[in-house]
Amino acid sequence: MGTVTRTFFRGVRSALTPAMLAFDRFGKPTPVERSAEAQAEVDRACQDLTLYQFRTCPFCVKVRHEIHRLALPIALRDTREDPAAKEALQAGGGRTMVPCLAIAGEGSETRWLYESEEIKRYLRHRFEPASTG
Ligand SMILES: N[C@@H](CCC(=O)N[C@@H](CS)C(=O)NCC(=O)O)C(=O)O
Repeated sequence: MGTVTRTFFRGVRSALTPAMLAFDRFGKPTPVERSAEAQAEVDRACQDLTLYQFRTCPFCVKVRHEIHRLALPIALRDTREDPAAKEALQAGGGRTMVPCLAIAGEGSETRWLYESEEIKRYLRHRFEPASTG
């Protein structure tokens, strides 16, 4: 990529950062509610999950909002702030693209799930409370 193109995209990214941070902060959906036992079970299951992400990535914001909505205590690792997290993602998943959900405890292998929509689908499928309506 040329210097002009790189500078252009860097400028676009800087301009969008405040909007992304505001969306991250104020666009959070209302969390679901569960019984104490059901939430404790979800909390236990989430110990096997880690989301590789960074703060201003729009795809990551989307996934973090879904995590918030589903009230999931999933550990976050920031690949921009923490070089070890980026290395772990590359070594385990084979790419540094975020978001990526690392799912341990499925057999002996960790599964590395990329693509924000896939991650949201996986979380909904596994943790969406059954409808009572
Ligand atoms: N289609 C992907 C796009 C993810 C994406 O483009 N992530 C960017 C950050 S916003 C990224 O990780 N780029 C660096 C890379 O691909 O290594 C998704 O929906 O998750």
